[in-house]
Amino acid sequence: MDSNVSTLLVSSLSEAGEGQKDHGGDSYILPSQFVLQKESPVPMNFIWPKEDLVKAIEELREPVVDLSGFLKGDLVATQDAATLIRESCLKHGFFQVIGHGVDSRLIQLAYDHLDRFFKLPVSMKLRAKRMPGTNWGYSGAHADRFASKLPWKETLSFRFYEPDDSHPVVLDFFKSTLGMDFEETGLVYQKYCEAMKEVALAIMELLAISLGIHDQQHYKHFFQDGSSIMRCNYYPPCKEPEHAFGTGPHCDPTSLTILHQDQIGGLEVFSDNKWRTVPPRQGAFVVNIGDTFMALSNGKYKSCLHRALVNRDKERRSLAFFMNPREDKVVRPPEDLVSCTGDTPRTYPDFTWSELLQFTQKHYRADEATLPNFTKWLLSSKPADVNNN
Ligand SMILES: O=C(O)CCC(=O)C(=O)O
Repeated sequence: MDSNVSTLLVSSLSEAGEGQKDHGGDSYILPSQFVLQKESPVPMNFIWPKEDLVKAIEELREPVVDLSGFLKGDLVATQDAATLIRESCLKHGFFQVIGHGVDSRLIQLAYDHLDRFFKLPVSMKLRAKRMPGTNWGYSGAHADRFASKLPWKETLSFRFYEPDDSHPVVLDFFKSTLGMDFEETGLVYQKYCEAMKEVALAIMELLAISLGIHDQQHYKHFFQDGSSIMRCNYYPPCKEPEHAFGTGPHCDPTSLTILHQDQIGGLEVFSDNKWRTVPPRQGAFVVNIGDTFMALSNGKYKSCLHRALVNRDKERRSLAFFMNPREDKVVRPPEDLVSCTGDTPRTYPDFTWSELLQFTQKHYRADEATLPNFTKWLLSSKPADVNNN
């Protein structure tokens, strides 16, 4: 084994350690932000192949959709918003929204609490450590799953859903993993997720309108009892940003992502065969279509290929809310999008979000080809169950 291609041993991180290298062998213990940003040269595990590192030269000219007219029930504004969304989703699956009604103080609080968490000693952060096979908890560079092409970041992810008894699951996550000192953090993210769900459901209605679906509430109803994921991304400065990625090129396996990026910049989208930058826009959320929605639109709307760069001197942060259906719900496009005459047949077989989630947790690292590879895997693993009409 190449001595640089080292195994990440998150679980063995000692209480005192802020990320340590085992110089005697080939183990590399999770680098925390404090260690990661001092690493030079960048460890091999974080170096990406040249062909992935092609630079973006131009800005993405994505539409900025003002949701305020739609939220007030203005029919003309609704149609205008739906038209913009349709154009961008047919092309690259990415747009920005303003006029969304989310209080800017709540967004600021979400960043304040993100800072508070990531500045903790690693031993504290590991109280919320992500367990193998789950997609929530604290993780450095997805350390427990992969040994190469690692992202230069730390993440904190947690689930958000609204159980019948209205139990605040996000608040519970923070209290149970980090203790009562993190009650306020839990309350802030509970509120933030509730606000994100509202925005996401509004966008779901616009997506249905934009696709010409007879029942405009179709997707909204489908996702109402969904099980979403919130992820706080923290990207430490990197001494050789030209060799690494904060987040490598991928499409989100989820349905719809609503992301807020801070003012540093680094998000890029692949459109018209080129990588393009997405400069931060104060007060806007960036929205992208994920694989599950691509399947729900019968392949009409593109799952957005994107990546995030790191910065030589500055840390970068982003808040990503991934909307998903309830885990056992069958993902199938509405009949309006499938013709019985056979000119628009089904593009993807039926699946559940839990199957796609399992695929990306246990078998496959999400990239630009997750959905076609998942489809192959699904068809080969349970051909008899597939309803592909
Ligand atoms: O931080 C960003 O701008 C992108 C994050 C992202 O793509 C992800 O968390 O999946």
